[in-house]
Amino acid sequence: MSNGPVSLTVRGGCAHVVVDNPPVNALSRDVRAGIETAMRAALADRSADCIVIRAAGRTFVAGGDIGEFDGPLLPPDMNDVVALVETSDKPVVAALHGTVLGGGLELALGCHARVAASETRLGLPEVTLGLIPGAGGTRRLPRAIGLRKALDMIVEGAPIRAGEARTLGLVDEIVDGDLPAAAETLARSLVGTDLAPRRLGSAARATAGEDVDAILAAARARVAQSWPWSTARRAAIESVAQGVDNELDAALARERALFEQCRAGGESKALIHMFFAERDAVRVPAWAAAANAMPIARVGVVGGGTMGRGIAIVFAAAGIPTLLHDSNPAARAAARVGIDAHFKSQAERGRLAPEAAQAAAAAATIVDSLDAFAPVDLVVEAAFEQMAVKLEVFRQLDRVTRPDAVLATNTSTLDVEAIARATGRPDNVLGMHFFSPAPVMRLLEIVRTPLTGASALRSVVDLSRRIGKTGIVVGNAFGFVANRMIFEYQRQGEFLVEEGASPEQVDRVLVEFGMPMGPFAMADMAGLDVAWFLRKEIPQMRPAGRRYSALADHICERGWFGQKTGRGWFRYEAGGRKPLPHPEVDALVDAERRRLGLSPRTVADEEIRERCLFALVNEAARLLDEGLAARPGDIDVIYAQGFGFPRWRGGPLHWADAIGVAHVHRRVEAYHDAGDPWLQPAPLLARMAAEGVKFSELERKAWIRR
Ligand code: T1G
Repeated sequence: MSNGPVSLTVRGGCAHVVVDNPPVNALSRDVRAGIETAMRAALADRSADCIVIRAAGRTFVAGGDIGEFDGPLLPPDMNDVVALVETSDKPVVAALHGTVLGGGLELALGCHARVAASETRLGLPEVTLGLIPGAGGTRRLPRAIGLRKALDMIVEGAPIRAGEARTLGLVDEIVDGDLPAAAETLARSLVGTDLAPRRLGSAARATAGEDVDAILAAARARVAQSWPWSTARRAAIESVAQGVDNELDAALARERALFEQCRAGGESKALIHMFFAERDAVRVPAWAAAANAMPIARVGVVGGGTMGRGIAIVFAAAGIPTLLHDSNPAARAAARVGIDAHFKSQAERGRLAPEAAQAAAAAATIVDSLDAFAPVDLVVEAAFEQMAVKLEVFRQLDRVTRPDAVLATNTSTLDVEAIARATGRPDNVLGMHFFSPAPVMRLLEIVRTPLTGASALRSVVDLSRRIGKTGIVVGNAFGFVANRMIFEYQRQGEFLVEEGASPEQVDRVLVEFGMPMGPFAMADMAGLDVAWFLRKEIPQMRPAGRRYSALADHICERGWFGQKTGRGWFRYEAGGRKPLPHPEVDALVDAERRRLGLSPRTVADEEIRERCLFALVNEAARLLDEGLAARPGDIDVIYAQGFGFPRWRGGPLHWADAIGVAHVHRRVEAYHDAGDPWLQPAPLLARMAAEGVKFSELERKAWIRR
C-alpha cells in the first residue's frame, strides 16, 4: 500500500513503513499524513505483530520540512504522529541511516527501539535554524540519554555519531549489514514484552542522579556566554526544564508554544533564509547548466606567497594533485615548507589522520618551471597584484598549458576580462577569488566575464563543492561583490573617525551589532599595506573629486601595517592579536582633523551603525542593479561567510528587509543630503523604497538582471 511518499508492506508478520521523499525524506505534510495512514493500517492489520519504520534513499528522515515553516503548520501535527507510534501496542523499531535530524530523530524517539547503520549521525539541529525541537525532542531525548547530554546536543545543535549514540543508549544496536532485517529481528524480539519502559514520552524522568538545577544553570550560562543573541537556545533550555517533571501532554504543549514563539521570531526567519540562500548561491547559473563540466583532475598554482600556498593547500587537501610554481626559488622553498607545516599541524591537532596528512602534503608538488603545467586541467594564478605581472603570467600559461585548460586568476581587484583578452582562450578564463586564509575561508567568488564560456564556469562551480568552498558566481567589476561593498563600509568608518569618533568606538558599535570584529581591527588583521598598495596602484580606489580619507595612508607611511608590525590603527603586544589603544594614531587623527579644518564632534553610535551598514546595503543595491550579483541571497551569503555578518540577522539584505528598505533609503538620503557623496542613494534602493519592494521580492519581480 502506498500513501504518496510513504508505503506500507507487511511480510512475515512485520509491517514496514517506508518513507520515500527525496532528497532527504523531510517531514512534509504528505509524509506526516502518509506515516499516520500507514501506522493506522499496520495497527489494524492482524497479520502484523510488529512494525519497522525506515526510509529509502540516502538518509532516514532529516527533519521537518523547513520550506513549510513560513506558513501555518498543516495537519497532521507531528506530535500526533509520534504519539500514534509511541502508544502502539505493537513494537515499533526505527531503522536509521544517513543523517537522522530534528523531526527525524523525534520520530525515532517515539519508536520503542532504534537500530542504526554505523555511519549514521543523529541530532537535534533546530537551534541552528532559530527554532527548538517541536515534536517532543526536548521531552524525550533527556529521557533517552540523560539531561546533561541531551541539553548539550540540543543547545549545540550538532549531531553525534552512531557509536556515541549506542553508548548513550539512544540507539539499541549498530548494524553493518542488512538494516531492515536487523530492525525486523529486534521488533520481533519485542513482541509480547512490556513496552511501557520504552515509551520515552511518559517514562520516568531520566535525570536520576543528575543535579537538574545545576545542569540547567550551566546550560543557561553557556548560552549567555557563547550565543548571547540566541533566543532559540534560551527557549530550548526552558522547554527541556519544563519537560523534566511535567506530565507529557502539558510538556508537549509548552514545548510547542515555545517552538511557535521561535518560529514567529526574526532569528529563525534569518537563519532559515541563510539555509536556503547558501544552497541557492552555489547553483550553476541557468545559462551554464546545460554545459558539460570538464573534470578537474590536476591543478597548477602560480605563486608561492601566502595566497598561492593557501590555494595549493586547498586543492591538495581535497586530494587533487597540485603543482605549484613561483619564479623565485626562495618562494618555492618557502611554499614547500609552508605546505608541509600546514598538514603536519592538521595531523597534530587531530583534524587529519597522520597518513591522510602525509598524502595531502604529497599531493602538492613544487615545480621550477611553468612548463610542468602542460598536463593540468586548471591553473589558479596568485601572482603579485599588478596587471603587468598577471598579463605576463597568463601569456606564458597560454603557451604552456593545454588549449582546453581553464585559467583562473585569484586577483581581488583587477579586471579579469583584460586578463582573459591577453590569452587565446578568453572563454576559458575566469576569476577564482579566494579569501585569506584560503584553507579556512569557505567563500570563493567565481568571477565571470562576458567572454567566460559555460563549460569553464560549470567546471569551476562543480569543483568548488569538491574543495569545500561556497563558490558564488559574480560579475567582473572593480572589487567584484565582497570587496566593493566592504570598501564602502570601511570608508564610512574612516570618515566617522575624521569627524570625531574613535576607531575603538566604531569597532565597538559594529561588534555590538554582531560583527566578529570592527572594521579597524579587521584592517589591522588583514594588513594595512595591502590596501595601501592598491590605493596607490588602482585609480578606482581614489576617484578624483570625491572625499577621500588619507588616515590609513598616514598610518602606513609610518610603517604601521597592523598586527604584523605590532602597530596599525591599534597597538598589539608582541605576538598579540588584542587591539590596544594606539595614542600615536590618536595624535595623527587630531593632526589630520586640523589639516582638514574639522572640529571633532560627538558621534552617536546609531550614526556609526547606519553609515557603515547602510553603506553596505546601498552598494549591494548598485551591484544587483548592475547584474554583478545574481540574487540578494548571494550577497547575504558573501557577507556572512566572507566578513562574519551575523547569520542570525540573515545577512545585510535580509536585515535591510527586516528593518525596512524605506527606512534604510531615508537614512542614506539624509546622509547624502548632509554632504556625503558616497552615500548617494542607489537608484534601485530608491525605487524599492518608493514602491514598497523588499530585496526578497526582487527576483519574483524580475527587477534584477542575472
Ligand atoms: N527541509 C526541506 N528541505 C531540505 C531539508 C529540510 N529539513 N534539508 C535539506 N533540504 C534540501 C536542501 O534545501 C537541498 O535542496 C537538498 O535538500 C539537499 O540538501 C519538527 C522543526 C540533511 C545534512 O535542520 O542539514 O525538524 O538545493 O544540499 O549537503 O522539531 O540538508 O537540492 O533544492 O544540504 O547532503 C531539522 C537540515 C529541521 C536538517 C544533507 N533538520 N538539512 O546535507 O544536502 S527543523 C535540519 C541538512 C525540524 C522538528 C523541527 C542537510 C543534510 P536543493 P543539502 P547535504
